Amino acid sequence: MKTEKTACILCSRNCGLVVEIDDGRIVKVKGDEAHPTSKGYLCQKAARLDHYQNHDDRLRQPLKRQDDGSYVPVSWDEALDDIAKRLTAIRDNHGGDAFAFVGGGGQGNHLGGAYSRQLLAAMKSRYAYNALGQEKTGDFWVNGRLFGSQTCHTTEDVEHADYVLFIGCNPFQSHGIPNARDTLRDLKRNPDRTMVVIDPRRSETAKQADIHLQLKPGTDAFLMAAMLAIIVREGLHDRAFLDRHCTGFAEIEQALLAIDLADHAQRADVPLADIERVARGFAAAKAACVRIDLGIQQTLHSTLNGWLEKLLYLVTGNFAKRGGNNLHSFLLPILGNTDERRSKRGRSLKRTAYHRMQPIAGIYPPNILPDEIELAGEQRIRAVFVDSANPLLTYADSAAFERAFGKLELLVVIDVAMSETARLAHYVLPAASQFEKWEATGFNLEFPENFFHLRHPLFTAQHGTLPEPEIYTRLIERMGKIPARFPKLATIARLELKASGHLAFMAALAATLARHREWIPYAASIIYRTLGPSLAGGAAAAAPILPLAMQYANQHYAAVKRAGHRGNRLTLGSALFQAILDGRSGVVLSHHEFADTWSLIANADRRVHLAVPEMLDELNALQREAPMTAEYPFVLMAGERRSYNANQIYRDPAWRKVDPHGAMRIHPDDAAALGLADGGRALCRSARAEIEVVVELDDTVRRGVVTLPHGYGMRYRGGAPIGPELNRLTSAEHCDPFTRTPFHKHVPVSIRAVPVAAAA
Ligand SMILES: Nc1nc2c(c(=O)[nH]1)N[C@H]1C(S)=C(S)[C@@H](COP(=O)(O)OP(=O)(O)OC[C@H]3O[C@@H](n4cnc5c(=O)[nH]c(N)nc54)[C@H](O)[C@@H]3O)O[C@H]1N2
Ligand SMILES: Nc1nc2c(c(=O)[nH]1)N[C@H]1C(S)=C(S)[C@@H](COP(=O)(O)OP(=O)(O)OC[C@H]3O[C@@H](n4cnc5c(=O)[nH]c(N)nc54)[C@H](O)[C@@H]3O)O[C@H]1N2
Ligand code: SF4
Ligand SMILES: [Mo]
Repeated sequence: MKTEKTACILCSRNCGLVVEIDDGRIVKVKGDEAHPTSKGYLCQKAARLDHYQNHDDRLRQPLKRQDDGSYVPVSWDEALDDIAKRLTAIRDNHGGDAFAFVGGGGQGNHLGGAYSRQLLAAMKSRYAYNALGQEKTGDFWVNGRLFGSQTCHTTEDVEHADYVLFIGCNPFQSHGIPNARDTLRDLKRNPDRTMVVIDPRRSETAKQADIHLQLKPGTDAFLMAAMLAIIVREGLHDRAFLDRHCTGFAEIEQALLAIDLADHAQRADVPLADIERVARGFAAAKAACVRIDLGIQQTLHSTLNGWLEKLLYLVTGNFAKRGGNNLHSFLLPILGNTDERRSKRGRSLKRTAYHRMQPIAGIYPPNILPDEIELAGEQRIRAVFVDSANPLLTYADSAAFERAFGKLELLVVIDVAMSETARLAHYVLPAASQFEKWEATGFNLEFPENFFHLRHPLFTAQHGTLPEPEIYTRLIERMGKIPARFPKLATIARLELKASGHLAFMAALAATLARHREWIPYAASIIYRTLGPSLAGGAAAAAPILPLAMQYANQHYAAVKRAGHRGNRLTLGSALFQAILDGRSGVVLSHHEFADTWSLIANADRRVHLAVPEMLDELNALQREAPMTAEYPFVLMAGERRSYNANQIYRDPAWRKVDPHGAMRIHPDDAAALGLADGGRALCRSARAEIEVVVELDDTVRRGVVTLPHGYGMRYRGGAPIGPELNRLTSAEHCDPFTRTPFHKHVPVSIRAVPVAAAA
């Protein structure tokens, strides 16, 4: 029995954990009091982490598919040689754009991303598809317009706000804010603080709120626009802040003044008096912030929603201050800047062949991938790598993915488990689990203090598996992109004294890359192979963090020093790197001051550019929008977060203590009208498909709305799907026009009881 420190890998909070390990199993899980942000907090889901580490779908050797669809184990050498050969042939015959990369990190494994990105470079492709491209790219796009770069990302200081708006998020279940349940409890208990939830469902969070606006699904744009209009009309906006720090307010003011409040309130189905109360309370608060998530991102007007949500805190001056919304730093560069207005270095953005879609923050939207495979003719995608994702269950329209992936010349899946997507692959490559390798999350989205947690392995890797850094490095080597050895660099790394701050190594690396510019895209693997072996404890995979730490220390010098790291302009980054390697509970990277926000803005004038022409057009068009026709009587929220779902990370259904079927929630009156009983079965039909579900009567949903959970439908041990395969119901076309993020929270469906004969 031993006790070790790690972090939870189930959601973006990545709470620090202390785990007891016995005979290859995680037998006890506690919160780590020493973790800089979670400070001992954890939720019920983390207690079950052994079900991720040990289950019957774990992969233990590379598998190659045979003509009859069965898999045979092959050696790593055989698999990687053949994959490298086939990739190279596809690139040379059809160009790099015949290749797409999908995934590249889930909720806790982003270290591999530094390595997997190299495969795109080796293939000469820019097609990186990722789950963020079906939820957050609208937000990133708006950030690009407001702050000058899609890498400018905001966070919310819920813990210190007097007034908090939760719009389309349910932190009690989904977390996403620090120590969610404690933070919500403090908000609720303190009579001087106000918590407002805007959600069509009386969610677990809404139950704790001072005010709940239970709007009609998909009408947030109307409601937020009305709030802004009230603020501006009543002169509650922060003129001094707007004059000093923003541009474009006059245009927005004009559009907001034109809004018909009664019409907007009616469309949202919320009394105007309630909207006024919240607008006034929010604007008058000393410090107020807004927290949003999928409830406004995966529904109608999703990009517009992102702009309006940001205007709420900007127009009221709740930005760059304690208790407001703020920008923050990043250590791992998980977002890029691909603003379609400013093509980088004169190169225009790579648009996809069929949909002509540009990337946002460097990410293409998964929704369009089946069409790019099936409909783009000679320009089609022929080879796909999937890593840390299960598109067959998680991306819109499962049937389309099944069909399109079936047509690929090469599909390779890297996963810890035999996922539904892996079952279609030509090669399945087994990764070491997140508790068997050095790992880290790039979800370090905090301000003013930001942190980073490098997790040490808890177990030796399962025999036959490899960590992603090794898999990609071997592949790049086999593709002839870098030599297998760099003896001089490795020697310098080995001999260099820590005290010299890795300067000799970095200088030698820079000289090598200056001589061989063709190796620059593969710096991560070169550092891994050279500096890596000299790091204590086998931390080789973490070696590429050195240049990132140096860059970070350079960019945020004062803030890094304020966090207690010592060094000068030359050595601070190396000291930070060492602190990261040594800190078992994670380390505070930087301690910013609120005024630093202005230097995090990328616009040359360091101001927020409020007026986004495309969004103003959308805002003006709202009033003319025809009401939705009710061809289908219900709106399905496809993908609710509940107490026992966690994306596709747990496969073994035994991890769940409740809700084994992932039941469909429906209002009791709607159920009665349809003749449905609690625990009975029903059929849920969309334009795409019909699936059978178990019914749960629940008066927290509005009438006319049903909900199904995300994170079910796995075929554990190759059996029948467990719980709803909800993306059989969703469609890639039902999506936001700017970003192509799907409207998963607004899927038109009809519901009926399972016919008696079928039920029997
Ligand atoms: N337990 C659990 N936690 C998770 C995850 C998980 O699988 N399970 N997944 C993680 C991931 S990847 C993510 S992205 C986050 C997502 O976290 P959230 O977005 O907070 O979770 P959801 O339940 O998808 O949706 C949030 C709320 O939006 C509401 N909603 C639906 N339609 C509308 C609408 O039209 N307007 C408004 N205002 N609200 C609406 C729903 O009723 C729901 O209460 O959760 C993370 N945390
Ligand atoms: N209808 C509907 N669809 C949705 C949503 C919804 O609300 N409604 N939510 C969406 C959201 S917000 C998200 S974020 C996506 C999530 O969907 P995906 O991006 O597909 O990610 P996960 O579900 O986390 O899948 C993780 C996969 O990574 C594997 N894995 C775990 N650890 C490792 C590792 O160390 N290495 C490797 N290589 N693999 C590993 C797991 O076994 C699993 O197969 O789903 C989206 N899909
Ligand atoms: S699921 Fe999220 S909130 Fe719960 S313990 Fe894990 S990281 Fe923390
Ligand atoms: Mo997500």
